[in-house]
Amino acid sequence: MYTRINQRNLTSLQRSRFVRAVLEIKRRGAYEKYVSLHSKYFAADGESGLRVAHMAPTFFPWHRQFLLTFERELRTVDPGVTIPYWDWTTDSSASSSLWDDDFMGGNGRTSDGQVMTGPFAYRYGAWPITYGVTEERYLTRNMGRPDRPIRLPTKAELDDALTMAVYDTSPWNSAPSTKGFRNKIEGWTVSDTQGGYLHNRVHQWVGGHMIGASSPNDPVFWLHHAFIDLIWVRWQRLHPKSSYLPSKPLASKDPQHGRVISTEDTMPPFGVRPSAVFDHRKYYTYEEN
Ligand code: CU1
Ligand code: CU1
Repeated sequence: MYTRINQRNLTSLQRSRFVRAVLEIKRRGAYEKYVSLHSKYFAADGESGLRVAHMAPTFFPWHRQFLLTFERELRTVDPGVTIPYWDWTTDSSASSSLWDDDFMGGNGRTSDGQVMTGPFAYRYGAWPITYGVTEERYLTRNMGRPDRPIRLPTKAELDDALTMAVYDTSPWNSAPSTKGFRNKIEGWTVSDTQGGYLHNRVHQWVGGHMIGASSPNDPVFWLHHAFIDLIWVRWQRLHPKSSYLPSKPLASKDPQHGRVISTEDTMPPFGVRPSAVFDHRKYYTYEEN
């Protein structure tokens, strides 16, 4: 049992221990498997077969298990490290301490998006990108998407999404019309011209490698998803009578049959059921502030 804390409350020692553990996993050649695994399970609605990580009800439990797996590896490097969370409703600008030189590093430069500062800047040698959808070997960011400006989601937007009592609904995908909490938070209910809703917009706001299937190439991915995980915790607390859906496998006549995972099916590649991770408190707690 351990605690995840808001990144803004980390001491400078905690910041450097987190960074060092991430860099050590990279140095061992063990980081790329997280990028490739995320890519592999980032299926779009139009593709056939099972949707697991995105555009599917398992968005929350799959990422919870994904973070747990990464966090366990971090803790083999340094047992005192946990994944901090980034509350982007409060740390909502490129000048927040999240992006300082001793932590995530700063924005990409204008010419090519290359991150030039901090431990993950390519020029310092510790963070070459070897698995990705583009050829660039250097980490890129494009904060705020200046060509079509967007802002990080506000607390009001988050609170609005948290009022939704239904976890997810048919067709269990990224259809903009659905009323479920999962789709609202994941962000497909608002068009891309606005950057999408909550989760998607944060990826778009950081830009560069954070966009798309190989987004774990940017270590801020973990901090973003720790907050998404905390949002699920808050939703569970607000809606104790609601639960994960679909609770049973979909009927064979349902067009989504075989494409989404119900409560007691197993999530690849972990072989873990969504129900096994509904309660995070057997693994960790959140210090909320
Ligand atoms: Cu993801
Ligand atoms: Cu994400």
